[in-house]
Amino acid sequence: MAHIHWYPGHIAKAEKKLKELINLVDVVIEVLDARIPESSVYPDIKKLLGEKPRLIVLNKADLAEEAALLKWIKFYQEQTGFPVIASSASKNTDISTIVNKVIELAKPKIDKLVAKGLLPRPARVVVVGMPNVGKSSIINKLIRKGKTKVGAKAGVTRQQQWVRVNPKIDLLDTPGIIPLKQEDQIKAAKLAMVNSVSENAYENEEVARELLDILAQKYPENVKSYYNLSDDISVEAVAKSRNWIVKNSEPDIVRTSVMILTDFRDGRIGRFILDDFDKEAE
Ligand SMILES: Nc1nc2c(ncn2[C@@H]2O[C@H](COP(=O)(O)OP(=O)(O)OP(=O)(O)O)[C@@H](O)[C@H]2O)c(=O)[nH]1
Ligand SMILES: [Mg+2]
Repeated sequence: MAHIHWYPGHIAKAEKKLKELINLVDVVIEVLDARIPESSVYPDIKKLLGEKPRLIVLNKADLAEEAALLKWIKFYQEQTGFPVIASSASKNTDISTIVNKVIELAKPKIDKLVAKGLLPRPARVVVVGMPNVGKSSIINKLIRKGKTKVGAKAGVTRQQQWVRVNPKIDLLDTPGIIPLKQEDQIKAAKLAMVNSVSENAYENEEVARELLDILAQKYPENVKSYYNLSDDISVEAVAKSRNWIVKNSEPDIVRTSVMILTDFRDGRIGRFILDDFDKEAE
């Protein structure tokens, strides 16, 4: 099995920073990778967010299997009680759904301020998620809606830039990056498959082999047709089919492994969800 290295020393620091960001806001936008709806959830997310209202965004939906994604959306809605939406942030995604849900989620807090005799203020929001899930793409779309920099808020020691998205939303313009902490090595390998793990932390060959195993089990026809394979789905078979051979007619495993990972990440083989819905939802 692929071994993914993670660094406990970095985690404590990253979690502390994340907590500081979360303390500044009324609503958290939690971005997950739609191809791994379970494996891109932070194991300590509940501890980290407490009761903070959150919008769960399953991003890169354009790369995920549609039918399975609908099941995951429903599952998380029921499990968390929070709104869950699919998005494709680098494409023409409808950002107004995110805006409306955030306003809805913040309303109880703002109403409470008003009930205390304070003036209503815009909801404060931060986007959090694992590396590469699409946080910046979502932030950029939200920011493009509004343009005004609101500047650092008074009383906040660490200088944070806020952007007014609309009269009802102020967004922190820096995302909260959730560190890699995943003792479940299968989930960690899936994070590597979707490129959410630093490349120094794993071997491409191991992760590519594990990816092919999952795809062979869940989506064998897509793989066979994309790589022109007969029955054997393996790195070796792909190398032969692509005619990527090194000396002594050995398959070029390194090059082929990188290619398989890239083809998957770019959605060329098909639209997949790697997490097993039935197993996880039980
Ligand atoms: N296909 C597809 N690609 C996306 C989507 N959203 C983001 N991307 C791409 O994924 C890559 C990472 O997106 P970012 O928005 O930079 O992700 P991030 O979470 O800010 O990443 P870090 O800052 O590295 O943690 C970029 O190449 C984006 O173009 C999406 O919905 N679909
Ligand atoms: Mg980013």
